[in-house]
Amino acid sequence: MSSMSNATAIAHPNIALVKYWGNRDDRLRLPAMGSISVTLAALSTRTRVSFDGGDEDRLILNGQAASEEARQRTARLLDLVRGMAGARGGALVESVNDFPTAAGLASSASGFAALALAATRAAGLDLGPRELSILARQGSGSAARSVFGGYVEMHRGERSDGLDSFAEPLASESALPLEVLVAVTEEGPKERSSQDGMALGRASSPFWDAWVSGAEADVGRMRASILAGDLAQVGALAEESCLKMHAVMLSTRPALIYLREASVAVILRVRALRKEGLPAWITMDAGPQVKVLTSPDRSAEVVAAVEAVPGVLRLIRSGLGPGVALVARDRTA
Ligand code: 2P0
Repeated sequence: MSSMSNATAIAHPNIALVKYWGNRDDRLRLPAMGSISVTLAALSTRTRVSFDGGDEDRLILNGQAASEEARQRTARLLDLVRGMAGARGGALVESVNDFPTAAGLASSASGFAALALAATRAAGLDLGPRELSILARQGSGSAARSVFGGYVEMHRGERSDGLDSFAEPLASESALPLEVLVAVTEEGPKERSSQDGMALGRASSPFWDAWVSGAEADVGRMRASILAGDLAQVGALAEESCLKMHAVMLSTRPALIYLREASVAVILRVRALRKEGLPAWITMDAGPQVKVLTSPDRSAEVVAAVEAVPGVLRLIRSGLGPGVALVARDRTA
């Protein structure tokens, strides 16, 4: 681009209550199933994109030059933006997470949602929320959901071009007040990307077809339970979806084992808390952290119990947060 332009956006990670794990098209990241998530207020990614006309896109992640793999993944999304804007020239992308990167806390979801908004605005484009979700999806499947706040539903879609595969707001937090406790059990980055893991699962898990064919019913039940404000049902379905996904991961060859001793200890403790009458359910993603779903008015008791589990390093408490938003925009001719 001949003019210098930049924009900054903030996005929040999301946690799937009904999980996405598998594509029907890897290149466009078209999911094999719909999913439902909550966007988290307490964690955020702030991303600034500046089309500075360099020869190559550059990515600074948390103050340091990112890996070549991460840089190329970012450049591919920027290529889509340049294609839409009819623009050329490289960009400087500076992104900061206020939580551990790539450790099962969905940094790619908030990262690519923020990147999609900042890059399109910096390029002079003003996409609607649906188009933004479709763009973010091509960076990271779960990023399509972080475009929106509260409870969010991602549509699988049927089309081969992906134009019907986007997320939409499903309900606000007032439909069902929820608190999410992230029990951090390990701070390091994960070793394998989710996209690689789910492709391996499709190729080798004997449970794959059952996993994919059961997803639509899971989405329907979860949607109805959220809209009915039924926390016990939402929690039970979320725990079920997570454990089914981990059964697929465990039966993938080579096996994808994200559970650590502390993760299992939290899972068992939460199940015991339910027997004591507390509203608490677990979910986990492609990492060792355990997310506990609970009711805001009982969360203090659940927090105390989960913090006391050996191996839990710290607990992040979050309510539901907003969708991606622009922070600043500055276009200088
Ligand atoms: C989800 N996950 O529904 C599921 C559950 C992980 C487990 O979406 O890291 O967002 O960009 O390769 O494509 C992760 O898939 O992940 C994901 P990356 P992507 O939240």
